Amino acid sequence: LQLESDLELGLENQEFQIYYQPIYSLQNRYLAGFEALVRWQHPSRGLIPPSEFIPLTEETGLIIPLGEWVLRESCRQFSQWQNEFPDQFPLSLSVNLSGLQILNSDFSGLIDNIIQSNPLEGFNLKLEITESILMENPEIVTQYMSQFKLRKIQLAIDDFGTGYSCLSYLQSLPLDTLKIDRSFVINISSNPKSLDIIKTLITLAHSLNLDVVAEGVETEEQVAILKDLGCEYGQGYCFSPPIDANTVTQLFQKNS
Ligand code: G
Ligand code: G
Ligand code: NA
Repeated sequence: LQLESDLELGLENQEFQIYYQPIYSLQNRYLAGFEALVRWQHPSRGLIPPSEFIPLTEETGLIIPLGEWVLRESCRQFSQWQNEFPDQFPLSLSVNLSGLQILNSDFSGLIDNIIQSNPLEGFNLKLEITESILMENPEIVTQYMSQFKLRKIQLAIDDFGTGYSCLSYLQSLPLDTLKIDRSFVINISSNPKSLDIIKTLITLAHSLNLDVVAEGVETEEQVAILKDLGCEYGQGYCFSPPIDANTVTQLFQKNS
């Protein structure tokens, strides 16, 4: 397949770019952090979203070098912003991990190495792992996180509610944050059942001492409902789409 060989070349030619989507406090409207989201600037096809190439990188194993680059580059960028705009911090940096990254590589060595070159001062690194990967590998994730906690790295369970979660694992995993999938947010202002489900998810998270991030928040009405339900954070077009690094810099300049 053409796209497959293009991916390898793309990595060599530095065609990947990281976008950052702001995450806001719903209770007080302050900027709490960003989620790093990779994009591929393909030389002839234009900007390709991750849904179209992440699965391919997982099949080919390219997710390991690509994922390493995303972690390194986003941490480097955050260190730089922390130096240039210290008054905008503390902020959290959330990075998505694929299962292969934690299973088939020296992930703990990689994290150590990244932290050595970019001390995480003024920002929390938060690793986002999907519900299904967490539930399939609870021992491995727990082992890593017990090392990472000492370095103040946090763990979020991503796309919560879309897969199969074993609630007893949820209790024993070293989690900090639960991210509610946008499919649960989309209808909360029009459908009482959706509202009931999101209430239940937030209550569940809080009973486990987890912060909640609602994904795909698109309207002020949704913000008001989520705020009312005690949801801590929101991410979505209502606040901002994912933006490139230059646009984040401009945002910091404007707010300084
Ligand atoms: O930005 P977009 O909504 O198209 O992202 C779609 C999905 O791609 C996200 O939900 C996320 O799970 C995944 N994704 C984005 N960036 C990364 C990344 O750096 N690593 C991994 N493993 N997945 C990513
Ligand atoms: O799986 P993950 O939650 O990491 O995916 C984030 C993706 O969701 C981003 O690629 C982004 O493009 C998309 N996204 C972000 N905010 C919204 C939103 O408010 N509505 C919708 N439909 N998509 C969003
Ligand atoms: Na995510």
